[in-house]
Amino acid sequence: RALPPTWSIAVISLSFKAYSTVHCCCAPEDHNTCIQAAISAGHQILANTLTSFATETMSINRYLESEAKEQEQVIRLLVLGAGEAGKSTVVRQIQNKYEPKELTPSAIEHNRTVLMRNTVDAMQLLLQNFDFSDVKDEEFVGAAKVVLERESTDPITMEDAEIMHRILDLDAVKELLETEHDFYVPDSASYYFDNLMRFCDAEHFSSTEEDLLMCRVRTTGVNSINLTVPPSIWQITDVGGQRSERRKWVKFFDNVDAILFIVNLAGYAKVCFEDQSVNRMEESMKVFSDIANNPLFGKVPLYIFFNKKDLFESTLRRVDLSTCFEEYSGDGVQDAIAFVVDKFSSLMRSGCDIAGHHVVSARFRRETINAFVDITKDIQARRKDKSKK
Ligand SMILES: Nc1nc2c(ncn2[C@@H]2O[C@H](COP(=O)(O)OP(=O)(O)OP(=O)(O)O)[C@@H](O)[C@H]2O)c(=O)[nH]1
Ligand SMILES: [Mg+2]
Repeated sequence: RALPPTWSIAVISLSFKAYSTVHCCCAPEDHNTCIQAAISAGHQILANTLTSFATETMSINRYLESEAKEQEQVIRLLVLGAGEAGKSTVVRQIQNKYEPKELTPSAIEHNRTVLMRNTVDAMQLLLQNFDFSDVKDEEFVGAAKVVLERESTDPITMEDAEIMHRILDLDAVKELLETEHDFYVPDSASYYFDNLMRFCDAEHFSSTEEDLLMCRVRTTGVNSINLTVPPSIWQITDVGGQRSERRKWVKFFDNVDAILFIVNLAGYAKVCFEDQSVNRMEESMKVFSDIANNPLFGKVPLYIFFNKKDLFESTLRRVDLSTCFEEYSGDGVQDAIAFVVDKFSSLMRSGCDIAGHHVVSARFRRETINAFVDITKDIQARRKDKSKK
């Protein structure tokens, strides 16, 4: 005998995070009262249909099964680190690898505008700390000051670019760039300065892959992407790392399967954008320690990418690691890397180890992807082990 039609409400209990199906045989005009009752009991309505009891139960069960399967395949990776560590660059490399997108002409032009803005910002920061009094050519100094007082959003002409090029040619400016400084300059300043004339030449500009990676847009809020990397769906969340952004992190701490922490290796010789009295490596260690010792992440594997190896190598030729860590007495890049890795390992909560670490230059695709693939395998293996238990 066919069962009488009934209302079925598939609900999620928010408090228990469990799915269930509620059936009621009320008259259609009373049904809204049942829905309201379910909502005020803390449930979220998933489906609400009038159908035969048997059919509805089967279809809801099928829906819940497929949802559960999908949830099993989804791996949530939260990317953390201090400002300018390279989080978005890492995520961009992963996205370019698994979901490459053709750039439209308007995206290329937008990118050029951002690069010019980055260049002018870097130049202004540099020259705020430059003493023009020794430069004899007054006409040039006047023109330079006009360029430097412009809003960073103003378009830059080829004439402006030539003046900036001449400024960069001054020995005193070169020296200022080369020496260790206690004021903030973006890490990619040299890249912008080296390519300044190309960025400003609107007619002949064609964007390189490196331009896309080196252009800097501070992340505010969150940038979440979903990528299918068989057999899993990766939900990668990239957040802003500057102090004002870190307050928002806690919103993303729920249901995380793994954390990827990015460290800017070259930060040992730099100060923070937000507070020029603080060394960037010290800031990064403090942020890492807060995450590593957060009880919310008790069982969440924590991976580290020690990033900007290229910049670290070139900076080490000028500034010894002991300027940041007095106790350091090693020699060469390998010793320096091992020392920094040890420093971060020592910040882990007692009884826990870093799940894995890689030394990379996120500006280079292959090593970033190899490191990512490595951690994906480890995360998947851990998940398999957990499901066996
Ligand atoms: N030389 C060098 N530059 C890098 C590398 N990785 C990233 N960068 C540059 O460092 C700058 C900052 O990188 P982002 O990826 O924006 O840093 P972020 O951690 O997302 O910064 P916030 O969004 O402010 O938290 C950009 O200009 C990147 O191009 C690297 O391996 N080497
Ligand atoms: Mg970012």
